[in-house]
Amino acid sequence: MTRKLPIIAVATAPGKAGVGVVRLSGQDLKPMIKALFNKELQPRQATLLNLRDASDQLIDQLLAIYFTSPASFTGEDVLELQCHGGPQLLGLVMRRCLELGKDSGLAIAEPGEFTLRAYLNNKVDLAQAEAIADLIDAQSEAAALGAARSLQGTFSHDINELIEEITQLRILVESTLDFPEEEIEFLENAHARERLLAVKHKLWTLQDGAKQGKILRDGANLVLVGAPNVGKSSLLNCLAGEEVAIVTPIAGTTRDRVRESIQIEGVPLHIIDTAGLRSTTDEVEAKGIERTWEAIRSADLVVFLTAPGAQKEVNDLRPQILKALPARCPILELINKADLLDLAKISRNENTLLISAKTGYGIEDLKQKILELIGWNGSQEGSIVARRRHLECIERAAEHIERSEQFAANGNNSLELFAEELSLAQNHLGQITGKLLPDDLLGKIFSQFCIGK
Ligand SMILES: Nc1nc2c(ncn2[C@@H]2O[C@H](COP(=O)(O)OP(=O)(O)OP(=O)(O)O)[C@@H](O)[C@H]2O)c(=O)[nH]1
Ligand SMILES: [Mg+2]
Repeated sequence: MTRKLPIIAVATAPGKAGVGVVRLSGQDLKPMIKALFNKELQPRQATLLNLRDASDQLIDQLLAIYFTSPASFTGEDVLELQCHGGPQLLGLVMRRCLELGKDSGLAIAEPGEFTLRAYLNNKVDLAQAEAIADLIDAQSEAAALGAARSLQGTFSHDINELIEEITQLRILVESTLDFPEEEIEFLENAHARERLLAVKHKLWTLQDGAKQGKILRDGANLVLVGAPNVGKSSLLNCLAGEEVAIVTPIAGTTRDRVRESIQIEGVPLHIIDTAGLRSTTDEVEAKGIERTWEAIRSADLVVFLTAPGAQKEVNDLRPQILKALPARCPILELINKADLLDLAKISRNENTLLISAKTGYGIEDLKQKILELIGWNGSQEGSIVARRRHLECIERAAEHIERSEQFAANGNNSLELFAEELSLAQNHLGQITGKLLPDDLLGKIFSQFCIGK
């Protein structure tokens, strides 16, 4: 996956726009520039140029900017051609470049290949490279700001600091291994246990931040379930602020899953409205209900709606829903149509919220409850974005640190194991920024990028 040939791609989004950028990266682009424009370009200066085809016909008048290696995004020579942003025109520009670059092996870039080169040339680490993709894909402004922070290196800095502390501790432990008679005293004098504790606390803080970062990046799947007619579609519309799903007084209105993404305080939430659960002989409705169960199985939070007078349905449905719930997925029970109730007379347990999708009663409390249940702690300040991969690495590292603590406590003969666990923790953290990352994993991460990145 680490080819050396020059590459080219349209860097801007497909479609019509004022400007469209074609980007090239390669070890030496001077011959390419000469072939394209018959002149040399000053690095980092925008130059207005005419690009012509083989029969000298004008393709476009464009702005070219040339970055010389290593001071470029990829660390190689980079040429950016700012053309007019028409898809046909950009196709012609690409074709002309490929024609002229044929001898140098110019090839269309694979997804993420520009960023991969930036990573391989140490312009960014892996967490930063991932942050580039996350910045582009951000689903909310808060997520974009978090990605920008990760790209700046905030996350990587914390990881590297922790790796450094673990390394220091490991060096200390390993050096005592050569002097067994002095081991314990030496470790005590060097406050090894206190330092280990400090590492553990830092790791927890990092884990909390990464958990928040993952919520900010991915959001959560929130599935609305319940018997027919309790107001699931009405609630979806109320949260979305528009008529996304059909609402009627007829039970069994929703047949298929209806999905809408919203934001609550910058956190992306993917709300899935489902077919009401009941036994039915209608083939279409039965298929819809099957999909409801599927949606529950992939939920991050299940919102179980009921309405006044539907107590029997609730009692029948609850055990079935609880059984289908994925591990660690919380469930929130709501009573809708509160506007039909005499609120003074209602007795309810504190875990059940009362709302009205019709009047908006209780919706603000509901939003806060949703954020709380998906694990959002309400602070965007200083937050980064993180991926499942990062969280898993941190979790593995934390496990090894906990184990190292046990060996440290055992004293004498366990010091080698203590050092080994520290080293394993270090390896897992190193995978986040890309040190010590298996090659196949690298390919997998970059192949998820779009072309042109
Ligand atoms: N009074 C009152 N009526 C509501 C409220 N929410 C929904 N309704 C009404 O209840 C009926 C059913 O609403 P829907 O949103 O279609 O219910 P659903 O749960 O999606 O129903 P299915 O799609 O059939 O499973 C409609 O007539 C709504 O106007 C509410 O808060 N108060
Ligand atoms: Mg519905």
